[in-house]
Amino acid sequence: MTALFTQIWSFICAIAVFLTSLLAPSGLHKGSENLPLVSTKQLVMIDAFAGGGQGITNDGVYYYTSGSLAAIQLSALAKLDMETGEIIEKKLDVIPAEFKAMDYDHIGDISYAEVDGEKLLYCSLENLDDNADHVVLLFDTDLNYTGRYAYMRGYVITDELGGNLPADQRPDAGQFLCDGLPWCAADDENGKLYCSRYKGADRLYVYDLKTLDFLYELPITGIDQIDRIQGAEVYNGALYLNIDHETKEGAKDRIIGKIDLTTGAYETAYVRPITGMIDWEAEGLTIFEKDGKTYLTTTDYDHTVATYIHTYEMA
Ligand SMILES: [Ca+2]
Ligand SMILES: [Ca+2]
Repeated sequence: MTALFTQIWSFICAIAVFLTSLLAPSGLHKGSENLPLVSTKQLVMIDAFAGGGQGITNDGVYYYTSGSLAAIQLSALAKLDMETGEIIEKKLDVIPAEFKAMDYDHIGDISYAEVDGEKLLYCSLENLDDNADHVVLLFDTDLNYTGRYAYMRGYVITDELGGNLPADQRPDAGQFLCDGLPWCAADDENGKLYCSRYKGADRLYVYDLKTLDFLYELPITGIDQIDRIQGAEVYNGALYLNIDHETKEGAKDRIIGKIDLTTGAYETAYVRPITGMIDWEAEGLTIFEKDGKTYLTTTDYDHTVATYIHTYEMA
């Protein structure tokens, strides 16, 4: 970049920061009593696109984020220093051409796991067609595609189930994981990978983390169904969900749900009060421990040019 272009770009970004801060003044959003907010990192423009417009995970040292400009099928991954929030690496247009050709348009929430000494990012992939097979792609922690992927459909598609037909012509079209695969969450302690539908989720689909073979369904109890699950991560035998839903119509808050992975029992773990003039979209979620405390980080999109990485202490 030329010096002039860099200056112009810095000026444009500064204006974007100013305008978005009018809509969502920093310092207003404080979290809740049992989930106090401890830090906010705002990303704008290209950084917002790569840095958490969709998903987030961590390996204890780095955050890994996903973002998209779905309208032009452009999806990005980034690696951020967890201490400073600075983006240290980003890659644009990361969905392999073979999947883009099948209308896979963006990566949802992502999850880190170490499997047999290999450090991997499990990346959920969505499609423009809700009936398409939903896919998880494996990336390494340098943000390179490993060439490995799996179809996530809740069961093995045999020829009897139309395995030889295009996805939208099978007898089960639209019944499982329709509305895209919004997230997947790895648990490298018990060797499993979890995912669900985006809307109307009444069960989790459980896969083998190493082979990506389908294992079983875990029915969710304690709630009829969950809508708008955008992100998730496993912590201490439970799945924490970033649900892009308010507690009641018109309320300015968002729900963090929790599912016991032994029983499937659901409860509302936390409510995040949301402030500012913006209609936020809650997206990714990840959890980490530091100095004996546990923290929960969400990515939130402000529907303009900024995304926010909000970190809370799980009190
Ligand atoms: Ca995640
Ligand atoms: Ca999403």
